[in-house]
Amino acid sequence: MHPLSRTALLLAPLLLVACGKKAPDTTAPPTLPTPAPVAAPAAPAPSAEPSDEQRAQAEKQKALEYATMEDQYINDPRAQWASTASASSTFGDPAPSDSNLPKNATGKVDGDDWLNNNQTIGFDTLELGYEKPVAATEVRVVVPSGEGIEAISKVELQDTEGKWNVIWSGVPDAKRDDRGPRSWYVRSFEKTPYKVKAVKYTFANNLYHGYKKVDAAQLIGD
Ligand SMILES: [Ca+2]
Repeated sequence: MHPLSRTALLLAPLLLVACGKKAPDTTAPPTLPTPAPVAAPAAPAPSAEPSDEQRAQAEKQKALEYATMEDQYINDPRAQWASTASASSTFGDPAPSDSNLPKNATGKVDGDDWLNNNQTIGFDTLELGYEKPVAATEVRVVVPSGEGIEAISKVELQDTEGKWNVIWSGVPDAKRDDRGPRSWYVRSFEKTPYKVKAVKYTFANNLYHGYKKVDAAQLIGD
């Protein structure tokens, strides 16, 4: 007999015994991996649900879009910043500190704000004057953290004769912009047949329970 055949014969019973003994143990695990393909359909999930890295990239994309939008507003050649400001209330009335006065809403966006004095009661107005009266097409207000942007319920334009015209009023539709530290309230309309020298915003205080802030305001026109 060939030596290998003899070895095989000698080993055969051992293998049989081994298999016989281990069969219950070894056959069980091999059946378990079969669910692995079942887990495979879960693979498409990562593509549907973004990874942390993809999420971070998407956040950066939104922040970049905000920066681009804000840069266009700030450097808009048709826009001018308010030169005068007055308000129906100021935080700390009747002796408000400089850091909350309406004048903080004049000039370029700079981080200094006007703050109103009512969180929920009644209405407050902020009136902004502009050096050069223009036939207007849009107005913009910079609201720090978007606090109170959803409370702006009326926008009025004053012509050079002193007459006020309501350009918009109603249930506020503006929303806080979570892409950046400020929210830009933007209201566009057909070019006014008259020249605008001032803009008045009304805040319905009950629509945002907290103080309302404005950093700066633009009048856009020709
Ligand atoms: Ca300011």
